[in-house]
Amino acid sequence: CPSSPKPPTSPSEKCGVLNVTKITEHGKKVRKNWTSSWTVLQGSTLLFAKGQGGGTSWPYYHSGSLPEFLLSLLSNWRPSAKKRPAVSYGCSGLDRASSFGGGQSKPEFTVDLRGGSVDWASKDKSSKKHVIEVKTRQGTELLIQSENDVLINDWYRALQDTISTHAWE
Ligand code: I3S
Repeated sequence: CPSSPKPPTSPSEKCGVLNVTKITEHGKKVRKNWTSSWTVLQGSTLLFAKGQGGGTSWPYYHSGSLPEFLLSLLSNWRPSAKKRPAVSYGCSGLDRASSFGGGQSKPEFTVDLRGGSVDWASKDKSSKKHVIEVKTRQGTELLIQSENDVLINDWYRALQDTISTHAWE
């Protein structure tokens, strides 16, 4: 019987809101500073944009008023974005346009996952639940967390897939 198409072994793109803090930078311990960040996984790069005015109930990554935000969504809308099917991990063109592509948020920082590692953080790293620890070859250690266990498990798998796919680059 004909073989059905296989899902990609690694996500090409994934995005969403996660809580993040660095704990080490260039191999040196830094003070924790948990922030809610718009997070994008693109290829082997993980990008974070800090939410402006953090903790607001509507999309935090836009700095203007709600009507301005709605207008910006409309102006970012492209027919091609509508036609493009969502990629397997659910980061649509519209999501991207209203985050980095729309010019409203610049990535606060990015990490290169090639040669890095990902694991569930031990209790001594954080008192929070559902915490992922990411270590990069450049000596950055990050904690990534969400209260949503389905969402965080999804990220864990995506990060693991990405790291194993790019392990030898
Ligand atoms: O590992 P730590 O230092 O106990 O982490 C906590 C502190 O960073 C704390 O900030 P202050 O030291 O400025 O009070 C944060 O508010 C906590 O969230 C940190 O712990 P968790 O366990 O939430 O990662």
